[in-house]
Amino acid sequence: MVLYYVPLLCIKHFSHRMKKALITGILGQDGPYLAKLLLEKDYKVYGLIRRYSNPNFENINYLGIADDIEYIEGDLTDESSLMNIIKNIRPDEVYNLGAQSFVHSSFEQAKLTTEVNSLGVLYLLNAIKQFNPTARFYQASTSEMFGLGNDGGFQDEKTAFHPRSPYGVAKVYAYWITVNYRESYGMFTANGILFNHESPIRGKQFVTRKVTDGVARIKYGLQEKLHLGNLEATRDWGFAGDYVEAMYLMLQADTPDDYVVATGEHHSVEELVTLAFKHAGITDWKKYVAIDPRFVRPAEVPHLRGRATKAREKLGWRPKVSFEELVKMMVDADLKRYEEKN
Ligand code: NAP
Ligand code: G4F
Repeated sequence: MVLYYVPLLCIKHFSHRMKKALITGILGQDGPYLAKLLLEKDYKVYGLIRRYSNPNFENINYLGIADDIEYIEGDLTDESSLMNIIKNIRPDEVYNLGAQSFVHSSFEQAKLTTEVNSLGVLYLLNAIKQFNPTARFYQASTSEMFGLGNDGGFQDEKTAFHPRSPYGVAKVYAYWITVNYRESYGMFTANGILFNHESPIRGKQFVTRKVTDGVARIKYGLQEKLHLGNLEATRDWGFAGDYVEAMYLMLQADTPDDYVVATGEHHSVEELVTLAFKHAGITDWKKYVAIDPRFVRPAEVPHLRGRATKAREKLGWRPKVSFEELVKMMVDADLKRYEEKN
């Protein structure tokens, strides 16, 4: 019996080829969570990073995987760098998470946002088409594309796009060029239309982290007021760790497709603020919050709430972390950071 099984085990061992994944935006919020998931699944992970004078590995260090990734220099606005990277690595899967992702800045930096978020996707698709056309491609599309569009208060794959910012407009181009390369060249390309997702490593300019960081600073006497814009906007907020699983599942499907990824619940910025202060033991939050016109946008997306039925039925995906658990997780992480500094 033993002699019979040993050769079989050897064949299994040697026939296993590690899958290769390339992630752009590896140092942002989603990049580290996705890299961690893929490493756990035994992928070799390559991360595209821009040239820096001072690289910031804080997020990837936070998840404890900084040394497990192979970093390659390149830029989404530099087509030749992408061509070389795809030619040299020949990844099985490419996750395009890199973007100028802050909506507010896109009004001031519309050209840069368009170059990175629209043309960058075209360049990457061209590189794959030319050097590795069988690679599976994930595009980080967004609920910002819906903007004013909704169907009875919800958005799903059939809802018409009506973007409200240069960011949203650029992402609509990226969405359609991703669909177009699938339809024109038979490439395996998928759009994940992800609603807002957050975590303890969310950038501090986004409202969730701005609030949880502000609450922690106020709690420790390091800040007096939290300056915010529109408290009435509602968002469908989920946990980034859950959402990267949907990205992975999209590229494992039998056929490429586009999916909304959301919790189906929405909450206002005011609810977020109330809950975050409350969790830190501060009930009179109004004393600490000031409305500041600098944080109001020229055009707002008032309400986002996704219907992720297709992702649930076809991919078996569903979110695990609730809004309340998410806010608590982020407040606790920020309190801990300042506690350690004190
Ligand atoms: P993020 O934290 O802002 O990370 C974006 C990453 O893109 C950063 O690491 C950034 O690099 C990189 N990047 C920017 N310009 C680049 C360029 N020219 N070349 C190469 N890389 C570049 O964003 P995220 O929250 O992780 O989101 C990931 C993706 O999902 C983005 O495309 C975003 O638009 C999209 N999305 C996000 C959400 C959400 O709620 N988080 C929802 C829907 C869609 P540096 O580290 O050098 O700045
Ligand atoms: O946290 P936010 O900046 O996220 P926003 O604009 O919804 O965009 C995020 O989610 C998109 C998915 O829908 C992604 F595609 C995009 O890359 C990004 O990750 O703002 C959320 C809401 C907005 O309505 C904003 O007007 O919060 C409101 N808000 C109120 N006061 C504020 C503030 N937003 C920010 N960032 N800062 C404030 O002081």
